[in-house]
Amino acid sequence: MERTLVLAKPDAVARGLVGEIVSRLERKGLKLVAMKMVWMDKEMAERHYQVHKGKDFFEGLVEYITSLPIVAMVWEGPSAVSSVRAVMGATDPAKASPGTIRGDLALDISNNLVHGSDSVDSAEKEIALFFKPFEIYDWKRPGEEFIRGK
Ligand code: IDP
Ligand code: MG
Repeated sequence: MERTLVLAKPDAVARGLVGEIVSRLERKGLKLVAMKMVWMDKEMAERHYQVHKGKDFFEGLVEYITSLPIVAMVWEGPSAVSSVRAVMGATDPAKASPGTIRGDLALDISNNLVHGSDSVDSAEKEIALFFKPFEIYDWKRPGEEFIRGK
């Protein structure tokens, strides 16, 4: 079953929207298999966002993501990567559809509340940056066959 990394970013923590983000992903039917609060340092932030190194927003992005603790999570489900991206909405909240986290709850691209891996390959790498294998739980959600099929 596919897994993806989700971060409730500093603005989500500061605004008290962690529960809202978790709730939307739970209601979608995804299963939470790991979660912890992490205060990322510069080195970890640069690793997590290495694909953006050299872009004009990179420094600001590293400053933002290290400004407060974040909540890191691993969510599991069929097509977890694309399902989470759909619930998150477009990167720029001004363009994100209503009904998505960013579309409903944010205005600014530099404060867009949430991170979700963009592919299965990057999910694997990103999960490994935040979690040791024993911190990720295999568990059966009662009734999950009604959510994800047999
Ligand atoms: P994503 O978070 O939707 O995957 P990415 O393109 O991977 O979007 O960018 C990573 C993060 O960098 C965004 O979530 C946002 O916080 C920040 N970011 C992306 N583009 C811009 C920009 O043009 N200005 C400022 N920040 C940006
Ligand atoms: Mg991205």
